[in-house]
Amino acid sequence: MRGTLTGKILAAHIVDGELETGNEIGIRIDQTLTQDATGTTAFLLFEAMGVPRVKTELSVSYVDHNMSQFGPENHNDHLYLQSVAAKVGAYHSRPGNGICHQVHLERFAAPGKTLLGSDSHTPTAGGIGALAIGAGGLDVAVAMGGGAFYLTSPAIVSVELKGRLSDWVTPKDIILKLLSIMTTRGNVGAVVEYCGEGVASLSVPARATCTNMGADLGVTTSIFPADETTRDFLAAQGRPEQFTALSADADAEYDRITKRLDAEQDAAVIENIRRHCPDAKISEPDADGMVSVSFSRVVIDLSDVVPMAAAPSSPGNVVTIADLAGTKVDQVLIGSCTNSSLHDLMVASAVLKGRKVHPRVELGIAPGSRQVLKMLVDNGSLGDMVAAGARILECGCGPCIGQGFSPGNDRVSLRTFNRNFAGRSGTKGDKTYLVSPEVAVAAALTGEITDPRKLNAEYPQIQQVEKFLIDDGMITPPLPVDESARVEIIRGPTIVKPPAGEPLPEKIDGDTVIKVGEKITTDHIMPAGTLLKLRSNVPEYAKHVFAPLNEPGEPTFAERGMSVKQAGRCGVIVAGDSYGQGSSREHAALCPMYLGVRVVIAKTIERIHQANLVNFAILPLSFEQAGDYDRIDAGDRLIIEDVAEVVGSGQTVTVRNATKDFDFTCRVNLSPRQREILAAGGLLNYTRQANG
Ligand code: MIC
Ligand code: SF4
Repeated sequence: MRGTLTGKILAAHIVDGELETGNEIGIRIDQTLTQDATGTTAFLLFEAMGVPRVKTELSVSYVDHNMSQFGPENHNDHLYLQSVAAKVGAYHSRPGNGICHQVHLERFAAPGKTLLGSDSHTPTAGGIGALAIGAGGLDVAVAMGGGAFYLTSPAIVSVELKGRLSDWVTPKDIILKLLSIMTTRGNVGAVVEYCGEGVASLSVPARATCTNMGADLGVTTSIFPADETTRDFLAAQGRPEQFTALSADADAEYDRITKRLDAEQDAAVIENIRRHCPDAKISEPDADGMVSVSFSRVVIDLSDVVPMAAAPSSPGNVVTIADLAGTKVDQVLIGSCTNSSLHDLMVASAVLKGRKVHPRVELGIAPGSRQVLKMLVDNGSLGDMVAAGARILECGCGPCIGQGFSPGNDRVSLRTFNRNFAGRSGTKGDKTYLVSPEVAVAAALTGEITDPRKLNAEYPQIQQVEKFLIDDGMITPPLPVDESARVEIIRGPTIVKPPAGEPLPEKIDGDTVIKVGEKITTDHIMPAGTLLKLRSNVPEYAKHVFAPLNEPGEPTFAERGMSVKQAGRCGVIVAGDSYGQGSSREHAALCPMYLGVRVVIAKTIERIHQANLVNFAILPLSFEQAGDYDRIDAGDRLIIEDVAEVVGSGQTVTVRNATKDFDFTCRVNLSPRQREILAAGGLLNYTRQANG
């Protein structure tokens, strides 16, 4: 980590622990962001902590996810968030002002700052050189109260960019290329640091596309150096004084990450690693056909990158557009925090200008922010989109989080978003592909997946903006302290205080309420879409835990969980690899906790989700022998003795399967601080105790 950009920012912010890869460290957080879908809980927990006013340099509460306002819940949330921000000294970005990550990049993010956000795509701000990390709402609430954020000191991997992108090939294709090398698995605890001569050719929003979707690699964050391009962007946003030049030293030391891959199933990935990682070490396959792979550097020549897509149903399922050419397309959506910058939408509108959307295709375009929308209006680009037949959506997350635009059955949807997990669009069995705006717009015109280089069109040359339109009229700044004191917090009846955690019992007498497979995402555990409006009401939302996995006619997960809880036993979830991928939503821990879940046993658990489990006093365990996973079935009774000792210092624990009459061993991967949090009955209790 010596000499790395990340190491420098961490060193400037460390308040606890030793900066050495693998150690737990506490860092000071300069800025926080929350969005409405996680923000109501974050602010309710902040209130419960009893800290009267935020203590960061700035904390911004955005409303961008849940804006459909079917029923009173969304509006109640918005009013609560606006009033609580005024009460506690936070900025409030009103509905319609744009997606948190896009607006934060435009108006607040700065090089060298630490940013903690209750949204997994917070690393978007790494495009400007901020160290931006996604976390659960409770961690963000603690940071708002001036508490340190704790993380594992990361393994820093360099991604060197060489050359330049060709016309029609985009930053989205760079991150898809990186996903084809690093995949969505085995990167927990790593940070991706971009470097190399290719960086200079990428604008700040282009860099932000790469760091945004870096979240889907499962890394802690991704970051670019802050250079002349960054200076120009900040100046064009009217914030030149916030520029600081930042880069890694020429002799920076990067860290190896190690992962196990299946020699057969992952053959293409292994080949990509061989080709792009000059220091890769790849073992021979073991008896199970697994190889161990490690590397610290990835090199991508931008001039070799071609248009790509993530095919259904994972951002890591990367293929080239050439492989998909000719696939009929029914829906095209351009927007989301990955690809809704002014440049992205100007390219789309320039290609659409004077042409018509294919009769089979519905095209929806959601500008990322009000700044983008207003500039598209002023320069006439919006008119070109409308003339071509595009449906213009409001500035927000919209279809990306299943708020409308669910595709019809068996229909193909092309989206410039960052996630295509099964069912996330709101349609079971959906066929969603993730692509660049260039590929999206080409398909909107031809009605099929088309390599945009084969379109009979000139590549639009979009000039760098020298001055963005600056109008912060929809961002309410913090009130002075005396005015805050007079603010009444508005709490509609759908805003329900979240339950606090409680310490684990001395002996866990558990029932396996569910056994799930590999790569279970938080969209499986706690679906969003039309249920998003229940985020401020845990008892109601909890009825839908694991809803996509419920079997028709059978008791739901929630019903099974509740009956185990009422019988005085603990709920246990058994899972495969990468459990809890995706969103930072802490409801994926909070709602199971409400239903009596006290233990998760998985092959591996993703970073943010593991932290959320601990924050809500659920014990995360991992199988010592992955094969033991196969010996457990749903309904098995699992017993853990001496829980206090396990939580206090145990490195491993014996779990008894009383139904099948055998014992197995699990690892207890907890830092000393996480052990204290569990012993206190969750982070809220721990913070309250620490504050006396
Ligand atoms: C997502 O993209 O899944 C979300 C919705 O933005 C989530 C946050 C949430 O669930 O509210 C995320 O990425 O953290
Ligand atoms: Fe919103 Fe989608 Fe970005 Fe999540 S990934 S913040 S839902 S636009």
